[in-house]
Amino acid sequence: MPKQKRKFILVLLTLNEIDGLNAIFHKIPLKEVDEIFAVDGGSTDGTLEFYKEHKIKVVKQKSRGRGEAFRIAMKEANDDDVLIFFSPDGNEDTKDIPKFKKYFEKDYDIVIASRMMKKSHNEEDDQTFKWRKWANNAFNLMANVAFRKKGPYITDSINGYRAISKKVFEKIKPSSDGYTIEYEMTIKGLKNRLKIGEFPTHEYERVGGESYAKSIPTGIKFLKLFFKELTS
Ligand SMILES: Nc1nc2c(ncn2[C@@H]2O[C@H](COP(=O)(O)OP(=O)(O)OP(=O)(O)O)[C@@H](O)[C@H]2O)c(=O)[nH]1
Ligand SMILES: [Mg+2]
Repeated sequence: MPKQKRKFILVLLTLNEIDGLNAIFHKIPLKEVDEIFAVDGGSTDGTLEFYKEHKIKVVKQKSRGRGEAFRIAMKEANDDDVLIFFSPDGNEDTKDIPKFKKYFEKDYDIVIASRMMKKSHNEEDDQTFKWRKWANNAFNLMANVAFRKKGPYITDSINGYRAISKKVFEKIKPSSDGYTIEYEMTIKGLKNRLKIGEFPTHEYERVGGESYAKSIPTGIKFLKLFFKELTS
């Protein structure tokens, strides 16, 4: 059977992001991807109506959480396809979307837009106390020290703005339900000696709506995941 051509699929992840969609959707370089669809966690703020109006296919989750959203997205793809995950809440730069592609031509397995490397901009960079950035850097250090066997230091192990092929995702099978899905993917990638690439990104402020990732409970979940991976 002839091999199917690899597709680059842009996946929009939303839970009540109508403000972000209104502000950002028109900036998405649709011509740079082969397909686009949304995975929605149960929006009630007009997000679903927005998708309908713009003829965007929506996959609706049965249970909430970004982890579930990643897994459901994979069901829509072929093995060789690459899924670029984009959260249209204002934080992520649409100009980066085409940048992921060239890494997969060079056989990278996971590609992360980093808010922590040279030439990056983190949302907190203009603040004196960069609590979230410092905490994230601690998680980065832990993951690299504990699990990196080869390859470069991973500077943004938890960022959601990333791409992965279905084949690689199914190989590492991340099982997190919520916001730890990305950290788990990175750790499992390091454990499996996958080729992980990063490029610098500019993180902007959230546009509207609200964040569901509350810092302390989310941080505790990251710690739990780290120790689970350390002992498994
Ligand atoms: N499909 C889906 N998307 C979700 C779910 N929870 C959050 N999201 C989306 O994931 C993205 C990131 O979530 P946020 O809650 O903003 O988390 P965050 O980016 O760490 O927090 P901020 O920095 O405040 O924006 C947003 O686009 C959300 O709409 C979910 O259960 N399902
Ligand atoms: Mg966000």
